Amino acid sequence: MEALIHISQPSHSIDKGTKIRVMDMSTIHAPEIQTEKPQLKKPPMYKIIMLNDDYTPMEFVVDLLCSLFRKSGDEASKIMLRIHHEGQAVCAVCPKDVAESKVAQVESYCEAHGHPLRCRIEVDSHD
Ligand code: TYC
Repeated sequence: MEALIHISQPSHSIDKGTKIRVMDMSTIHAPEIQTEKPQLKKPPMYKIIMLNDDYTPMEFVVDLLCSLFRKSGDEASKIMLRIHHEGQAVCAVCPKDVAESKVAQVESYCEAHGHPLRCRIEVDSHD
């Protein structure tokens, strides 16, 4: 096998007969250099979908969207009407643990007020 050897000393200053130890080239490995950025995976997001029913008062739904989902009065009214007409609407997109605790909050608040409003959670495929 042929090997290219780099000696840091100028060759004329090496005494004749000096022994140079050469490593077996097969043991030299090029360092692995990572050129691509590591792809950090984003956590999956979940949609909170509010469902229609025939009993919960519209005004209660609007108030709930304003207080628990920080919607403006205008946004809350639009979402409530969409639920009323289409059967359901997304009212927030967030990580799973946040979505679960929000839904628990909504349902216990509604139950405490005697209203049957329900929500469901669905993984968001758009992220
Ligand atoms: N459909 C209800 C009504 O006519 C209003 C309503 C809207 C209920 C949204 C639930 O998530 C809901 N009073």
